Amino acid sequence: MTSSVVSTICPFCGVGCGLDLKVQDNQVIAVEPIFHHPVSLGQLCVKGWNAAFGIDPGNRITTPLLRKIDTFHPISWDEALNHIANQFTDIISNDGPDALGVISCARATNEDNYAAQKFARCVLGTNNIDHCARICHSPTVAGLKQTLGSGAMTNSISDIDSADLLVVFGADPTENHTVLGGRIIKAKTNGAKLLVVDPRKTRLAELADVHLQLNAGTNIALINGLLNIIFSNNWEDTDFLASRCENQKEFVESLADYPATKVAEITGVAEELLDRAAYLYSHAQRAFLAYGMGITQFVSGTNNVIGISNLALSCGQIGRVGTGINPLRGQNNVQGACDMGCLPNVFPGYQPVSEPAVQEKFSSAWDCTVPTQPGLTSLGMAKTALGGKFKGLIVMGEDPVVTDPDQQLVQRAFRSLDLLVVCELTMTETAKMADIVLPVVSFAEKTGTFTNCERRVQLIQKAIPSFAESKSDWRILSELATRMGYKGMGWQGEEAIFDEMVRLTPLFSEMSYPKLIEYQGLQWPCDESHPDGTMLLHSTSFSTANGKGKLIPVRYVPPDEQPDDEYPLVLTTNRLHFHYGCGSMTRKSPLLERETPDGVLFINANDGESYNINNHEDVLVSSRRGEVSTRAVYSEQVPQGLVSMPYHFKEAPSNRLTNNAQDPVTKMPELKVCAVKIKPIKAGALPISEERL
Ligand SMILES: Nc1nc2c(c(=O)[nH]1)N[C@H]1C(S)=C(S)[C@@H](COP(=O)(O)OP(=O)(O)OC[C@H]3O[C@@H](n4cnc5c(=O)[nH]c(N)nc54)[C@H](O)[C@@H]3O)O[C@H]1N2
Ligand SMILES: Nc1nc2c(c(=O)[nH]1)N[C@H]1C(S)=C(S)[C@@H](COP(=O)(O)OP(=O)(O)OC[C@H]3O[C@@H](n4cnc5c(=O)[nH]c(N)nc54)[C@H](O)[C@@H]3O)O[C@H]1N2
Ligand code: SF4
Ligand SMILES: [Mo]
Repeated sequence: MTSSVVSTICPFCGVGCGLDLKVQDNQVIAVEPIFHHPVSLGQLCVKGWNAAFGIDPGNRITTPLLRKIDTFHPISWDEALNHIANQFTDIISNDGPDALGVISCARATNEDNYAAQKFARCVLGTNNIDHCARICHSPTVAGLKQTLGSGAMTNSISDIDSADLLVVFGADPTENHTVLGGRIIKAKTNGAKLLVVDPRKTRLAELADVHLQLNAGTNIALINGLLNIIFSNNWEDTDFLASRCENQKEFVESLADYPATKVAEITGVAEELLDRAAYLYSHAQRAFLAYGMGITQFVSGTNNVIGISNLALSCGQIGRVGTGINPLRGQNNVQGACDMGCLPNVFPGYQPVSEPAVQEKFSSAWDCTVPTQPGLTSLGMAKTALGGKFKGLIVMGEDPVVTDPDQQLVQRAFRSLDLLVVCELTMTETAKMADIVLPVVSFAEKTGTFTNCERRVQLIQKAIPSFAESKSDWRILSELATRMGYKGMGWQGEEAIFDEMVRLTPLFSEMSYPKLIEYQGLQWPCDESHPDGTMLLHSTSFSTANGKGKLIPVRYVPPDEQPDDEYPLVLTTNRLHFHYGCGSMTRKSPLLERETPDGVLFINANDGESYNINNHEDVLVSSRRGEVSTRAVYSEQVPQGLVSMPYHFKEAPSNRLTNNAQDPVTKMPELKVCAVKIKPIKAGALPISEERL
């Protein structure tokens, strides 16, 4: 028997906790926290503790698979890669490079993601590269870029300890960023105040000094209302505004449309509570503001983010330890996938694809002619496929059939493709639709880097050999590139990829693997002026062109779909502590699976009674796009008129119901609000929705 312990990083959320994998006979048999880890300080949440189940050999894809009609047949790597290379080459010559695209994976490493965007740009010749940040924090990237010049957490997680006010705005960190959420509870216990803004009474809302339980989708009205109170009382930070911001006059004028009475009516929040919240935020010494999907997943997502920025700039709550704007990036490496340029408009390090000097730099470094037009977003690719102009797609570890809005549209789009390739650990609903499925190695079987939500690039280490015939995502892309005649992706290993990325990305210019080990991770920017990385952004000036923080007026726009006589309830979607994303990993753990039924609709008991639906009874939920049968659970977390469903369950996919109306700037769909109706499925009655037939 051989055994070892290998230190690495949790493969689930953006907190980036350190974990030790205990290995025996080439299998991970246990997971333990790392006491001296700079982020997690010896803690893990239940998903981290259960990480080994998600990569268990029993559930993995072992060989490349080719679909013939409805069954999958094992094929060799040579057959699979030749098939893909030939078909992609045909599509490029018949329909042009923009008929192809890549969806990369925010769960995979920076090295895998760097390879994905280089493959799209150099080998396919298109900027059609995107990933789940589109439906997660793309409004953060776009919004904070405009106001601060950089779309990432301005502080470090450890800053929570030095704040005297914690603001949790549209996020549920005890469930979703659990180790960080625990730190918020600890800070509260040590005397900090807590302000929560959420239509649901989350666990943190129950502990909060003030809970603004706004109507879903009314963030901008609320934020502008708070700002109106702040400026009317002269509670703003005049020195900070004068020295570090611009556009104050126009901005303050725009707030006149948001008097407290009107704001209370739109948001459903009492005027006294608005006053208290405005006072608390403007008078705090250091206010650590964290926000999440309750800000971004709206047609007004980008403007919501700008609103958050307006609030922080007006009160001078940014640029110091303990105070700032902190988007809680979701996936273990979604910060990294964005940083690596897996977005249709930017190269690594947010260098714009439309700038001639940048194009020249990458064309010459990569020895190819890079495409110059921004590419399609993930939903853009789906919609173009439906229009017949998009033909082939590689999905590297995402499960859009379960996780993208409007499931039926996604399925129709995938069915219309000539070639769908899915690189996965396990047979997800999306993999089941693929023409070719390629087995990939898991986090425990590879080396590379993940970047957590506080911009910390951390090394992950290979603990066990590759499972069966699986390969790293980057290696698959590299082998495909060679077959398609491009020689610039023949790296020897992960470190060579990282070093190439560093050479081309000013934000990372002083990073290297040995340095990441020495420092236990480094936070970007890590360049000549910040060789030890950067814990705090914007301490003396912003990253905008002139160094000023920009105040931008934003107007409240109601959600795209309002409840009406036919669809009288508002549906929002949330996450459960015990499950992650499409559930393809967490649902393999019997302990996690025990915690929840396979799908659930949270409903206020009063609504349950009005609609004749008992607690734990089966219920049919319908929207204008589809219907789902699931189980109703009475919950005091949701007020009357609002129901909530998690999106982890393929048996009860809330994304069959959600609306794909999009934010005009980022194409973020409105995952947090749509209108639904519900009715009980009484025992003996015919079940209706398709998965029960
Ligand atoms: N257990 C678990 N953890 C996860 C994940 C997971 O799937 N499971 N996923 C990871 C990922 S990818 C991400 S992006 C993060 C997401 O983490 P969070 O951002 O915390 O995500 P959600 O729970 O979807 O939404 C946050 C909150 O927004 C609230 N909300 C809804 N509408 C509004 C509104 O109009 N205004 C305001 N202010 N709030 C509103 C909801 O009630 C909810 O409490 O979690 C990560 N961590
Ligand atoms: N209704 C509703 N829908 C939502 C949301 C919501 O709040 N409400 N949230 C949205 C958000 S914020 C996000 S981020 C998305 C997430 O949506 P997805 O990205 O589709 O969700 P995950 O479950 O993280 O899927 C990742 C897949 O990657 C695979 N994987 C893990 N590691 C690797 C690897 O190294 N390589 C490869 N190739 N594959 C790997 C896993 O097996 C898993 O199947 O969901 C979105 N969908
Ligand atoms: S908080 Fe996030 S990173 Fe930490 S153990 Fe839990 S899932 Fe993993
Ligand atoms: Mo996310």
